[in-house]
Amino acid sequence: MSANLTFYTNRYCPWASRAHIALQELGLEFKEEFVDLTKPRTEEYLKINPRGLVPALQYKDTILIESGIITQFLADLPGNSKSILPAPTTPEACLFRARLTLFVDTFISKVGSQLYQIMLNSKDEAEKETKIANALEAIKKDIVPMLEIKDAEKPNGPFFGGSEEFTLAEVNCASFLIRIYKLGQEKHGLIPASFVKGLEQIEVFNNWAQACIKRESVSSIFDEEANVARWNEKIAAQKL
Ligand SMILES: N[C@@H](CCC(=O)N[C@@H](CS)C(=O)NCC(=O)O)C(=O)O
Repeated sequence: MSANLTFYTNRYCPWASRAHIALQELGLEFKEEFVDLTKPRTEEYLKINPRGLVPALQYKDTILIESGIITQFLADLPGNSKSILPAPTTPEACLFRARLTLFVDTFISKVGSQLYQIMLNSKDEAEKETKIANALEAIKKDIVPMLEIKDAEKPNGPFFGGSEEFTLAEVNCASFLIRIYKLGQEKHGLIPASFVKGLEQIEVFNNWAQACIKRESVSSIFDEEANVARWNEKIAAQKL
């Protein structure tokens, strides 16, 4: 498959990491092309993704963009050696897929995208704390109930729906989780400690998140020190 897949990425980007995690989970071979986001995009890259964003994935002669679309495409590719998403061949599988999509959508809007809002778009500590309190509330109210719905046949796995296998839900959320838990440590001073402390008290969510963060496909592509340095640069640049 390597000749067929070229992955355009930047390892600081959680959206690009979703696609990277999917490629690794599915055991697909691919060529990785690094896109430098600190510089204007090259003409060459703008031909690949006119939006100038990472990730992009070239499959044979076709370019795919948007991380959620790329991960879905990879999950649905026939011939994969393992499954992260049931094929839509039964009503139950279709319902699982629908539930998973709603879960990821809710997680991203209420939690994942809040990470950047907290770190970069808050005028003071009080605003950060308000955003954290809202995210924690949404996790309890909207996300935990979805994590509590388990597959009747296999209810005891650590992943979405009680799955023992990593699913597309984890593929699409784990890069945000690892950033929240790792960058949110008090010692880094990037995110108020109340975020991670609050998450640790929501047992169902925290157990799921820890299982995601420990996963080799997730941890192996996240460099904590490099990310801390990059975030400090971004925050410092904003204060200029
Ligand atoms: N909705 C896009 C978001 C991708 C995105 O925002 N990527 C950022 C990096 S994390 C990017 O390429 N930014 C361009 C820049 O920083 O100039 C997706 O899911 O793929």
